[in-house]
Amino acid sequence: MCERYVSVILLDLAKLFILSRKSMTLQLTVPNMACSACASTITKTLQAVDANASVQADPTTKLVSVETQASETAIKEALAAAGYPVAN
Ligand SMILES: [Cu+2]
Repeated sequence: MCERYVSVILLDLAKLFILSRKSMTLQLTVPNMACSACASTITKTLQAVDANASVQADPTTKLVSVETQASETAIKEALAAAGYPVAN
């Protein structure tokens, strides 16, 4: 078995691992979300982290619900960097 063949197998395994990762739904409170433009920015920010993320952002309740395969840490860091830190 040549090295190239082994690396192809490893790549396939990595892809399988990523595809089999379960997505989870995070419920976050984002106090800085004031209007629908904020909600739109938040949605775009999260979809830049995970293009397949499903995001619901409500400026009235300040709640962001995001279904994603990205980690909670990655999501929170992206929001903070965009000016929308998550409240604890
Ligand atoms: Cu706004």
